[in-house]
Amino acid sequence: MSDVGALLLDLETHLATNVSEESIARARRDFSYLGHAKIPFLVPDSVKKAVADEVNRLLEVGSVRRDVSFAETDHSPRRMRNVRRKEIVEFGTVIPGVYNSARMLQSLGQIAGEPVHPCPYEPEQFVITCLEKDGDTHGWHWDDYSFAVVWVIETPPIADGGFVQCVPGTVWNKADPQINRTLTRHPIYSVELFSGDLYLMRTDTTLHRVYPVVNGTRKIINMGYASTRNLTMELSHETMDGLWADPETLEVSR
Ligand SMILES: O=C(O)CCC(=O)C(=O)O
Ligand SMILES: [Fe+2]
Repeated sequence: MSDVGALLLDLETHLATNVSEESIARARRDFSYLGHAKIPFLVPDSVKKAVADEVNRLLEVGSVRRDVSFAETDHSPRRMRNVRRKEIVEFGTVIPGVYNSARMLQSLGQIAGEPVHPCPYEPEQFVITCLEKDGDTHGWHWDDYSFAVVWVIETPPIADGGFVQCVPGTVWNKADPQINRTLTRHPIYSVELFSGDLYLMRTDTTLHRVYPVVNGTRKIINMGYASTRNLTMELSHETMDGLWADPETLEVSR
């Protein structure tokens, strides 16, 4: 069996035998009223390490620096370095395998309370993000698809930022996003994260951002997933297409 095959077997065995119904139920409860849930218990250390090694390697071979903002999210800042799906699939093996694991999708579906599907729009399936310069941030936004699983590879101590803030139960009007209005009308939850953490978020109805980092590096891989509703609806992809555009077509601050 290939190394990747052995790792995927580790993942499936772990999900089948080492994940208690109680931890799934707790995550499901959190997810339903907070719009997010920490789920580090879903993945064995062997797979976390392999994904982290692959993320670190891919950041060395094919990343693009961004400093952009979009009218669709009131020009919230996006300052970061990314490796896109295209390069991840070309040079990586573990991440695409984990993303498509049927057993993983099933567990995510139990926590979400509805089926979770691979994203039909390939560029939004997974992306690596590195925040490394002072002030780097993935500013306030919603995602196009319903779910995201974020794997935290490395993060600075909380005093140096890099934590996630989110506002569940909110909707994205791309023509008039009203981010400040949304922030003042709803409670904001702030989530401290550690290396090795994973969280699931309801990203189409949870406004979210990463607090700017200073003095440190924050590396994650975001895996985006679709709800059943997403599969039949018309979805546009302006902010994500802009974010992951080829550098020569990159528009800085529309
Ligand atoms: O880095 C994070 O924790 C969130 C990333 C995110 O929101 C995104 O990639 O759309
Ligand atoms: Fe997001």
